[in-house]
Amino acid sequence: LTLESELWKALERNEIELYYQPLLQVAKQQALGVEALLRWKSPRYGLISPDRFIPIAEENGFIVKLGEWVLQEASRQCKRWMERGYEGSISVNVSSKQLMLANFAGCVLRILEESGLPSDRLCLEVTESTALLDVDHTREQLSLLTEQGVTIALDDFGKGFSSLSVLNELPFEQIKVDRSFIQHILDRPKNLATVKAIIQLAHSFGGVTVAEGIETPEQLELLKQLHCDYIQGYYFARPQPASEAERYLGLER
Ligand code: G
Ligand code: G
Ligand code: MN
Ligand code: NA
Repeated sequence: LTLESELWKALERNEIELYYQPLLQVAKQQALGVEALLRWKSPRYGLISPDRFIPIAEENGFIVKLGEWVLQEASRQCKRWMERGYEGSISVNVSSKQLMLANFAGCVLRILEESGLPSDRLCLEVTESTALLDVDHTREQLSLLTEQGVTIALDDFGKGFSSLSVLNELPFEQIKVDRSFIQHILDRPKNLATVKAIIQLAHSFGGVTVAEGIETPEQLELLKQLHCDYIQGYYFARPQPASEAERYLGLER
């Protein structure tokens, strides 16, 4: 038995679930949104990180089915929260095989319609390397989605080549500054300068920034001074099951 063969069966065996981590406004520490993150609890292998199984799923094509399931599950969850008064959005990570599908946008819009979640409650997180695989296709598909009100975030920004053309040519409204810059923002002046520049750039494009991986109050204070819009990290909340993530969403119990 291999991890790969187990993965195919994991969905129907209900071994896969979504955890949720809030994105908070820097100023009010109110939830703007919540990111859905895959977790696989295999009876055979234990808890397996998406860092391990997503590359396998990308390789064998299972990611298409898995990605659809994530979108469905996350949309339904956000719709239920919305009915209880949640005013924020849900962020979902998109892998390259998914985005490269000829009818990616149609698939997302169909799932939104089925779940009853308004399009402006969904944010799709795309990394730069994924976005650049086929810029024309990416622009076409993402534009179809933004026209309907879906928000697009550029995930892990700064980690790859960080070309400025990706920001110029694609409809990103949100830039998520990679955790590696935040980690050393206090002790590496170049990291500080880079984050500062990314925030200014995003604002001059009319976008917003999210700092990922905030773990200390000192990092938070610095990001506040830099006018970063939103923060996400263990300092506030780890990714956790829906029932536990709820308390960050301002929902009555
Ligand atoms: O949650 P964690 O930090 O363990 O996630 C590890 C990696 O897996 C991150 O790069 C994250 O973006 C990715 N990931 C988590 N959930 C999903 C998902 O639903 N779809 C895709 N494509 N990637 C995900
Ligand atoms: O690539 P992406 O940004 O989607 O991945 C999100 C990953 O970051 C998830 O695996 C999540 O568990 C992880 N994460 C979220 N907050 C923190 C944090 O404060 N510190 C660290 N080390 N990881 C974090
Ligand atoms: Mn992400
Ligand atoms: Na990220």
